[in-house]
Amino acid sequence: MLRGNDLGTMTTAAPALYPHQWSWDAAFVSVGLATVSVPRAVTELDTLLAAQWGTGMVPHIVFSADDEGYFPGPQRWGTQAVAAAPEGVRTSGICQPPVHAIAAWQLLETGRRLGGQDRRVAEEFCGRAWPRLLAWHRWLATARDPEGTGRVTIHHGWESGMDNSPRWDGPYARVEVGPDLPPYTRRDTQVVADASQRPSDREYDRYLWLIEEMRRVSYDDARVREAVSFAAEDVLLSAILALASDVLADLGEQTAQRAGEVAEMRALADRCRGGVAASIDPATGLARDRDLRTGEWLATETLAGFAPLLCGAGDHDQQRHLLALLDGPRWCGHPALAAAVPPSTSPESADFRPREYWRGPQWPVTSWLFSWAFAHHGWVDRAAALREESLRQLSDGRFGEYYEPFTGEALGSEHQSWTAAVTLDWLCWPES
Ligand code: 9WN
Repeated sequence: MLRGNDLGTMTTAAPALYPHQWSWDAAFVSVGLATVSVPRAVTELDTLLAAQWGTGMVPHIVFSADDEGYFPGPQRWGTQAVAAAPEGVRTSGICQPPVHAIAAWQLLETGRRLGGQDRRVAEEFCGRAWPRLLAWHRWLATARDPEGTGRVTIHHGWESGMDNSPRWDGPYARVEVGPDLPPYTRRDTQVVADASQRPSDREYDRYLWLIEEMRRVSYDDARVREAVSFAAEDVLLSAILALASDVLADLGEQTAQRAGEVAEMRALADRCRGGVAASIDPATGLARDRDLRTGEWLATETLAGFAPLLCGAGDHDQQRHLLALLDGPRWCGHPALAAAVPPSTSPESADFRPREYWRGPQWPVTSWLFSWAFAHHGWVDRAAALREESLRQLSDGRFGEYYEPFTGEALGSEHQSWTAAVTLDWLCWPES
């Protein structure tokens, strides 16, 4: 399936719905590709990193030649005129969660396990990619966290990777779409036959309006901060940055990078861990996002609430409480779940919608991320259980984008690359 989605130097996120390379998808895809070809996995990340902006931002889409297959395409983003955008490649103007150092780490692990040429290719890549990953993390740490709170700001729900999650309902409700939003035609609802599995038209108007606002200030970081109506601290992205900065520091040590830069990444990991810990809601124990336009904490019952578990934020009791919650009936222990893997929104939440994108379905890729983090922290049994349940969920071989939690039906796009990729990786884990 991944071969079918391969365009040569990039893998489309999905053949019909997403005919381009997406940033965090590419990272997960490379983890899966590494199990069959380390060089091809390296190419995937090289393609993405070659599209890095002069500021350090890794864009959320690197466009293929297919101009008609996805909306908004390169014309609508209008990034060609932006000085910081890369030459010779077309990209969007926003980012996605920084899981790339984790992918590089996995490449190195796989390369070392296979040895020989694979080892050399993986080690050479990690040394070469390190400065780019450093610049990427630095951009998040400065442009998106100028006050050093340890929580990274996003200016579009797409930057969270969880586009229409209830997490962003508050901030989006305050986005007023201007009368001069240029007209557009959605493509996604022409591909996914059941439009109710996708965000609504009202949500899309806001998505497009935010792009318009950014485009009008030429995607300049300082002006974006002031001008864009959506500004929210994303606690899950911040936890990923903490985890990935630790991993990047480890990679830096292994590839003999400058000690000062390695220490800088460790300090960033600590700062983000602190920021994530400070977001924990004393009432529920879940981590929270924050709307910067109003200053209010956003308490939702979504998977992002478990962000502290990804990066070891919070004290021992807070971590234990979160683990019990994750196992309990509001989450993986919900009696009606077809597979005991975390839904994007708790089935007990008033916001829960079992078929609607990030409002309820289970996403194998997020299960993989948590299972990887658990394994990385040494929680072997917990990681193995998540893997086993996920492989059961995926055994129909459809590789859906997301899954209906109660029936186990594959929803959204089919042949979704990252779903196949994480399956491949899970299959290569040693049996427990
Ligand atoms: C917008 C590609 C991407 C994922 C995101 C997922 C979805 C895009 C869309 O698809 O977002 O970026 O058009 O809906 O939400 O996480 O990276 O798979």
